[in-house]
Amino acid sequence: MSKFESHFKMNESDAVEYVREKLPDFFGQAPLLCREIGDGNINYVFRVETQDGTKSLIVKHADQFSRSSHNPASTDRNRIEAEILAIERNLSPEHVPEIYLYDPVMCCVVMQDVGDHQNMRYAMIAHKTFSTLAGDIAEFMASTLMRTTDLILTPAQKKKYMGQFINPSMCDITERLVYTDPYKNASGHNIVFEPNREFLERELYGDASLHREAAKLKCIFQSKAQSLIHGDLHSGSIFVKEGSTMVLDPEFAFYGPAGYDVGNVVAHLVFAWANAAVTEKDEKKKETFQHWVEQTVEQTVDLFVEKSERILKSECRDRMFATDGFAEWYLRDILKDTAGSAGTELIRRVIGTAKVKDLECVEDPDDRVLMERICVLAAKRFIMEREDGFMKGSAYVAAIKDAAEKSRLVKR
Ligand code: SR1
Ligand code: MG
Repeated sequence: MSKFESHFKMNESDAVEYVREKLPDFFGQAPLLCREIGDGNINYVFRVETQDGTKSLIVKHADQFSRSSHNPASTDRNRIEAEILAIERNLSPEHVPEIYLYDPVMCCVVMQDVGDHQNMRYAMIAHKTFSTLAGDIAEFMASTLMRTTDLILTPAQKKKYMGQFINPSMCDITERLVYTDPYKNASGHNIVFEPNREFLERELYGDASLHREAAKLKCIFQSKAQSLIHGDLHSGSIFVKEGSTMVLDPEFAFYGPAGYDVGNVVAHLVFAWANAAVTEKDEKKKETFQHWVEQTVEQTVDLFVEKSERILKSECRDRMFATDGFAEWYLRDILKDTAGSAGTELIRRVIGTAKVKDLECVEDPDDRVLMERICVLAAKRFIMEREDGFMKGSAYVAAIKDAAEKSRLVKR
């Protein structure tokens, strides 16, 4: 009897045995090495490779408890991840890894290793630039988000997907961590960087109009079943090398507002920009990197709109949705949600429990305070002016620069 007939939390040697049993032809008899390389909050990620490093794959394994919090978490996230990756790869083949196996018993997704790419978050922290990132990520988002809307899918297929990807456990995390705790500290778990406490409490806990807008965005997140969204498209879910971009980790996927994904990408580019603003000592490198981030933000938003409009106009099969002017209205609406989501994502990473390395790696307290303020002030503009303030990528760049100037003027 196989030891993999009922679920248990695997270790590295289990992963090697697992691969040998489940995919016997992949490595043949070659001696194998395995390392657990995950650094996310939820799952375990094993890289299994031949000793000479010529062949490898990834086993992503879900335990019944979330990795960082140790709270119970439904393993259905693993099924969702496998099924979403297959759909996304079909829609955007160049930007999604190949799936070799999904095993609902051990809750494992075995997939192509994109180890020749680097995690985008770490690449950004090292202030590296990538010439095709904006075009690639815009293409991924336009393809996966537009081609899963009511404008393109048949009504029957859309409803089938909606049922298939109900994701209560992961949505609950987002609803609490992104849309509640940062404003009301409802769980009492927020982690406030002490030297910035007064500023954060005033700007976030004390701003009733911000709470009202954040509540509207929470309502949109919970009720707008627009697209099959990735649901956690931060820079840790994106892998980059020059000329190529791959998207992983869609365990938070569900039918939600398309702008949530686009806003997440923008928010994590803002973290990269603000990190360089306070940590990069080489002025030339700082200028080059920040200029690249600005272009990437601008192009990501504008190319997403351009590519989405092209898809909607050429592939829409619904007579009403094909009406002149409808696609433009639809995309403007997504841009409002994009700005709102960029803002809520920035805020929750500054004050909430799930931080980002871009912030945490800043050692000097004054630099960290400044970085947090840049992110929060930019975020508040994204949220408060989202109705018509962020219809072009260049508006984000202007708001980030403005936030950086204002942050330097705020009394410490
Ligand atoms: C407890 S999970 C914390 C965060 O990690 C994931 O990547 C999501 O962003 C989630 O909000
Ligand atoms: Mg993840």
